[in-house]
Amino acid sequence: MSLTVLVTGASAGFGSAIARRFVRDGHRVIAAARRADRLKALAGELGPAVLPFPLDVTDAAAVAALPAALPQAWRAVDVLVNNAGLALGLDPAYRAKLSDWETMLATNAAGLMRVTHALLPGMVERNRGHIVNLSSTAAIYPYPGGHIYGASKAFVTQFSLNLRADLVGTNVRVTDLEPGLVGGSEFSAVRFGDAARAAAVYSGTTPLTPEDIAEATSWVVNLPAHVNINRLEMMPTCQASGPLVVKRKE
Ligand code: 8X3
Repeated sequence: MSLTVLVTGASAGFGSAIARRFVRDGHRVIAAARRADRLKALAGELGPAVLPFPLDVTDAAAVAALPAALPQAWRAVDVLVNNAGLALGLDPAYRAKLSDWETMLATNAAGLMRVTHALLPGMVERNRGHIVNLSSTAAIYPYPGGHIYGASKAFVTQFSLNLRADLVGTNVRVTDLEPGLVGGSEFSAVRFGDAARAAAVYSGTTPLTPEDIAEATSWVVNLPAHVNINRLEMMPTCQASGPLVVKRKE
């Protein structure tokens, strides 16, 4: 059955890989992001199965206007992939910029919250839907410099689990995807604003790819309707959690 899928942050990285994957699987994708030119290029590449939809998830009024702002034939969104998000900086909390913290919270937490608030009632009314939230291993495992990025992803994970509590017994599913090290996206370039520093993050590793994230998204969505994957933590084989740190005196 062909699904209508809305992907936020669809102009690059995980979002465009997820859009490509769903179109390849025979579904229709509302590709939402700020960069209209990139969405147009994606639609040019993938054809009429993609509806480019310029949207800034931090724009409360624009998000509240969803789904009425969508063309009638695209309004019954079956799958929402809350992918838009970013990390800014890796300095310790006591040197971080407050404006970076505010931007991360506005996008990763409040933006995701608003898009969910706009689309969830329709899913419940139709008794059909799936919300896939892009969280992170940073939601669970703290690391130096993670501060508000990790906290915003912890919000995503706990919000996802709490949504399940409200949706139990309905046919609306919620999945929290928690990837670790993923290359091939703008994530580190945005975090550091420095291409060389961004490249160094992946040096000597074989990280996950945006296509791996798209594969996991497609898998959770295409499972039988009675199966809900609550949380899915993913790391490349070159990454693991731990050990806990013990700081010893010199
Ligand atoms: C991205 C993974 O480890 O950079 O969410 O926080 S990490």
